[in-house]
Amino acid sequence: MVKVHHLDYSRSTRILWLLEELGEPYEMATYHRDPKSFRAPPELKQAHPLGKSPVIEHNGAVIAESGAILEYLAAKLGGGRLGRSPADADWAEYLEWLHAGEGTAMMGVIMLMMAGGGDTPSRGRAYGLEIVDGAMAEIEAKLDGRDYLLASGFSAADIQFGYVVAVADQFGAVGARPRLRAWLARVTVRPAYLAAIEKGGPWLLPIAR
Ligand SMILES: N[C@@H](CCC(=O)N[C@@H](CS)C(=O)NCC(=O)O)C(=O)O
Repeated sequence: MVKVHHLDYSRSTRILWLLEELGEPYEMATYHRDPKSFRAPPELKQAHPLGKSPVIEHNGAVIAESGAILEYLAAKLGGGRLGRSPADADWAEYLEWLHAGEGTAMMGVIMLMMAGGGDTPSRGRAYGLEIVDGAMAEIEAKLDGRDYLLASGFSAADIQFGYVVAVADQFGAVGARPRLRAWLARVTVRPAYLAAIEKGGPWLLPIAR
């Protein structure tokens, strides 16, 4: 059985969401953030030396990085559902979304987070906004005529970007973008998302921008 090292208010909800979509049983070890610093507790380093969440254990493998975990679980347990393979026409597009979520978009979101609240201009905030705005604009354009990031249907890429867009929205970086907002509403009413939130708690940190 898959064991998920889950940190509250975090990306590891992505993994719970995917497992709920797949109907796979899993066990959770839940870690709580420090109420002041919001950092993960040191015990998480016993699961993986980076001390970040998510981490999973499955068949003796210990895997960190949410994109890698989504890809692994979709391939290993999904039986073709939620992932894409080299035989699929949109495999390259799938991989791009999966990696862009953390590799580019989330980097910009973290810059906004680190720049802190208020409207004080800073190079970090400006660059973060540029990155996030570029990502949001790309999704808005892609969603023209399709309900999910891939034309072939809902996939782990939607799960990966669901978290990015939700956090970006917390920092006021989503904009009006009607297709993007409709997509976020569409994916976050899925029963599997709701079950993940029920079991793991809210995925957004209770912070004001
Ligand atoms: N790129 C990694 C990021 C992992 C990460 O930074 N996780 C956050 C939770 S959302 C964390 O563990 N933060 C706690 C800390 O840094 O103290 C992934 O996608 O899994």
